[in-house]
Amino acid sequence: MTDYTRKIIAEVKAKNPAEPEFHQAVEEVLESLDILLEKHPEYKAAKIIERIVEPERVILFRVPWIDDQGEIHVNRGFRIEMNSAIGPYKGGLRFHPSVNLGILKFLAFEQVFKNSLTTLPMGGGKGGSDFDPKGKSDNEVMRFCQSFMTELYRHIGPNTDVPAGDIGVGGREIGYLFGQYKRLKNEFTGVLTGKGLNWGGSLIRPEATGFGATYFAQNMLHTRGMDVEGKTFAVSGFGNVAWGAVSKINELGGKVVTISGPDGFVYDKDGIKGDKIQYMLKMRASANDRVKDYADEFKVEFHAGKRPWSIKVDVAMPCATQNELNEADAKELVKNGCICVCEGANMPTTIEGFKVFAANNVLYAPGKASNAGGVGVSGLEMSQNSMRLGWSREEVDNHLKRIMKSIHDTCVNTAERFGTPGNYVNGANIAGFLKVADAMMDQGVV
Ligand code: NDP
Ligand code: 2IT
Repeated sequence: MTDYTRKIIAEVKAKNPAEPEFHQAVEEVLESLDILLEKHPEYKAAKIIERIVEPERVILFRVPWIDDQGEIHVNRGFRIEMNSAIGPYKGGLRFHPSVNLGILKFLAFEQVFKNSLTTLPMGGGKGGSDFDPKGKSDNEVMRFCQSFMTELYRHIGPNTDVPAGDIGVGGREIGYLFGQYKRLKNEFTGVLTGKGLNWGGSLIRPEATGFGATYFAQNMLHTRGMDVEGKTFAVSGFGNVAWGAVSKINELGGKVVTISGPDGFVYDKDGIKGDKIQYMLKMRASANDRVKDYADEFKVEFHAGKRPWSIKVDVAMPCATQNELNEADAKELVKNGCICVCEGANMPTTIEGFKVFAANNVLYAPGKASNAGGVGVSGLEMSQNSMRLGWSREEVDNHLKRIMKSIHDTCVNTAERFGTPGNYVNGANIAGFLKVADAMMDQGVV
């Protein structure tokens, strides 16, 4: 790392204490940018890095709501409007008790580069709440969403900021949020993505992140003359992204042997396939936060309190949450012959974990490249809303495949151009940065 980037990281840490995930995300990106900044001092002169690490706007608000017993609760709501150089702020909402400012800032920061890579005109944002959906009734979730939107609505809009789902926010929550927005604004617009199919949603949006990540893994395997067919996969998580990945891996002839939850992981030697994939949806919808139910239902191994990275597989796809794959996990995967790690979640691998993969020539794709299919199809949903049209499943899927191939090739070509062939991290960070940085240069000091 150069003195210049080291100094910026020190400043980011000093200015934003208690935001370790944000520091980590910034550090990872800046480490890649050194080789670019050396060749292009104009970005330094324009203070692009100093500007890009500072959100354009942070909104923090109170979300009061009443539970089914009549008791009042108060949660915190956030929206981080990180960067709008190439389009309206775009990014998901996360409802999880672990949510705080630092986590959402890391996610918003990642989103800026990810959205830039999609080829679509979207800026970066992220939001959410420390609300815990676990064990809440539909009515409680609805009242919470209505209260959340009662503040958020004044800050967003189809040309300003377009939220979507993330952990704990799926079709049901997007429905309640949209209903309240429409009521407050008296306007039917594409202000959220991930909507229901009958009211402006896009086909394939629920599947898009997992499908896209699997297409990305397929493209990575192709660079070494291999394919998904016949390969064994470890997937973590059991939510929206994990479900999409498991479905697509099966469709392409691969075998998935693990899924995981906060309680541990399931090892299904015969493969998670057929009806078992639909069971994942049931488990998630139950809001029990338990993956052991799968092991009980299908009589397979359950490893309490463990992550799935000790299982011998060809490909690992972390699809649960940040920092769920550390240095020791990475060493274990390498020892067992893993050839490819493709992230469905955002920043699931620690920086030390990534270094293990790099040192062992393991194909490794950072989430901001490989999980961009979700926001990519969100962008397509925005296009369809603007045109007041709906595309067929096949049309959206073809766009998704094209977007993932384009991101993949951009990563490979950019890494090569900057002298680090095969380094998808450098490729994603540099290519994602360049488009945003050039737009910022064009638009002056704003
Ligand atoms: P879901 O809410 O559908 O599922 C999240 C999964 O991760 C659940 O299995 C959840 O279990 C688990 N999880 C969440 N937090 C933790 C934790 N602290 N420890 C262990 N497990 C945890 O979310 P998604 O599938 O949508 O999101 C999964 C990942 O993919 C996230 O990193 C998200 O940012 C990323 N992503 C999502 C996109 C989307 O379009 N939905 C797009 C791109 C990336 P539990 O909730 O029970 O703790
Ligand atoms: O992390 C992500 O890219 C998402 N949660 C999806 C964001 C979106 O706007 O569809």
